[in-house]
Amino acid sequence: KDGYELWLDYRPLENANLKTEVDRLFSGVFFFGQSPTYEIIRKELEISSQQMIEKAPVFSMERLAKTQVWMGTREELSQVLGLDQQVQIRELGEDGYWRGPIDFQGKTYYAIVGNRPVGVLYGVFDWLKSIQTETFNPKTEKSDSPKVKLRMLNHWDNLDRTVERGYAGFSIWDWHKLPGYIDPRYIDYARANASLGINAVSLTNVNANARILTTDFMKKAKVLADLFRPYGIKVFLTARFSAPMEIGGLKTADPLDPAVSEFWKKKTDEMYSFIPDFGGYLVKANSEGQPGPHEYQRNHAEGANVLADALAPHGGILIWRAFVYSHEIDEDRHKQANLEFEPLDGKFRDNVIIQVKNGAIDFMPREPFHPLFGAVKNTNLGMEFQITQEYLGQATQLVYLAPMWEEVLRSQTYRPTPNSTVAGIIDGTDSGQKLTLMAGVSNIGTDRNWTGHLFGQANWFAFGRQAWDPYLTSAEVAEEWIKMTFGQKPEALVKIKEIMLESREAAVNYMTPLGLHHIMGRSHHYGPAPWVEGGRADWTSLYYHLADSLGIGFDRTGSGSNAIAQYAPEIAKAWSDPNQIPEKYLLWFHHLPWDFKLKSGKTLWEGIGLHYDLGVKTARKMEADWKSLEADLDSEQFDHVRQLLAIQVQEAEWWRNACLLYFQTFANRPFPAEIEKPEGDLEYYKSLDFPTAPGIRPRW
Ligand code: BDP
Repeated sequence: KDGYELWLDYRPLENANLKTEVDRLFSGVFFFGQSPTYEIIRKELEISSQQMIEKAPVFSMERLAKTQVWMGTREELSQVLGLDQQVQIRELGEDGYWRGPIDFQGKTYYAIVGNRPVGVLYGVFDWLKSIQTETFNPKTEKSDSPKVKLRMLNHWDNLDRTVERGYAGFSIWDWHKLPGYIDPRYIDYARANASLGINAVSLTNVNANARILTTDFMKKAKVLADLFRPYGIKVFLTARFSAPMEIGGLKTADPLDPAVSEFWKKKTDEMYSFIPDFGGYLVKANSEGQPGPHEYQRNHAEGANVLADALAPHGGILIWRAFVYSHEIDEDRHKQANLEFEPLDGKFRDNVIIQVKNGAIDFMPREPFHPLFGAVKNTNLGMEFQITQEYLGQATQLVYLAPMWEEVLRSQTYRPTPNSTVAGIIDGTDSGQKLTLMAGVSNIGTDRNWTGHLFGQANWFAFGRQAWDPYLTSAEVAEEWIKMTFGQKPEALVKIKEIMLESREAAVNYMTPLGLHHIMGRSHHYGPAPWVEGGRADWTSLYYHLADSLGIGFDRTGSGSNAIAQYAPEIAKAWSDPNQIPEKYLLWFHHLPWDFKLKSGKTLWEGIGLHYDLGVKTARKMEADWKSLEADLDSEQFDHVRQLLAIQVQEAEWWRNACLLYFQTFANRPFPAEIEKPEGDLEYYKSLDFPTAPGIRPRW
């Protein structure tokens, strides 16, 4: 098994009762209507039936004779559904589904019903999952609908097929061969996304190339949009703010210039002539060298609205990123998004969503939630998570990210209501916003197994599941993925789940414990480099850890940058006290003496050491636990992960040794006795260089 099939690798059913039941149901499948989406369902049933019961399914042409399973929309099934049931299904909205038994003229059928064909598709995938994970019961009903409207992947893919922060080969979009050549991967990709309910993709890097908006590229994008449509997936593209100049021949990109708004209007009309259901644009502006409205003394709302107005007549959406920080470093980077966006609250058009990273710095192994969540009341906010593991071990490490996302989503914001959480803001329950979005920066590439590391697939999977329902626990999602990927082996399930659930905390421990952050290698972000200094200050490690002979940490309280005041008063007050703040955020907000006493009674210096060491020990345990599963697993999968875990252990040791030796030069204290002696000295770790590390961008 090489991983290409992802979690859709249906296995032969071993449970005899289940097999009989599935056999019976697949012997008569009837569709109440016609739709290209139903063709996709047919194909999925063919694949799954062959693999699970080694038989082709039988598709019936007549509704009653010999049928067992009924599929269709609520409207198509209105003759056979009770009125109450129709009302119940209508409430599930455009992507929801209902599945369960229907009694009709003395016989019981199993029905899968949505309000649109894509709802039926989601219901079918959920049904097949219940079979694969052996939880299917034909007598019970289930209904579900997504809590977030746009469940979106952001590809950071360049037109030349390199991928910014991609660790799984090249971009799967072969722009050169499009529109003529359709790579079968496009279909497999759409199928995998649809199986999770992902319904939007932005195809191109946020560090955008204006050429994507030329007619030639629109024709290429159209092919993908046409392919994805029956899977319920809409295409978005990244718009470069300076496109009016680069491809429009204008002298300015000033959003208030009438020629500029005319450019965007015409461009957008043209786009919709190719892709009538085009999703909209995703924009990174005035951040890390990307052009934006500031060049013309305009603010982000003025910049966003000109594009939003061009999209609005077509029902398009403008996603504007909040990941901004200026080139003149006069403020703690943590504060800059709030400083820019809070004053603009209420000034964005209704079809604008501000896409906010989960934390205020940049996808660190652990960040407190972004203070924009809760700070604005009249602006649509969407979540941006990073699935690709830029700062979390890239593709050599097994780090299951769902616990991190769960931690962020469940964070209490205290605003707009005392019980509000980040999840409640982005799904609209607390914020009241109708347009809701969760985006994940994709980890997909041309590698045979899509994500480089087999367990990278779990992160793609978990992102899709949590975007559908931000209240799912990382444990339940892990369990689904494990069963779908490795089959039904109770012991393996328990161990793999444990490995996954401890992996993120392990990474935090051996990389950036106790609130440390941004101490990784310059530019490629691979491995430890707490010594990075020089050049732009907020791209160095020193800027963030501020270690000196007295202590360590970034003071973001009232005595420092006061970024803490951007949170609700309840948080600001509690977290300003180093004895009250959760220790996981300690050095994020406080600069503390090396002898500061932790809750464990240890000093800060000892605590840092013990956390690093615990991270290494957990990585070793993960490796040992995996090795114990050899007999239960496919040998190719087993070996792939075994080798990578060995690398992960080495990298964990490297992180621990490099960071502790470096911080020791300031702390001037011995290592706690429990900790192993590092193999090399600090000079050795500093001398390591990674000229071929992936993800180095030519731009910087
Ligand atoms: C950082 C990445 C950089 C991205 C940037 C972004 O290092 O490559 O361009 O985020 O989100 O995490 O725009």
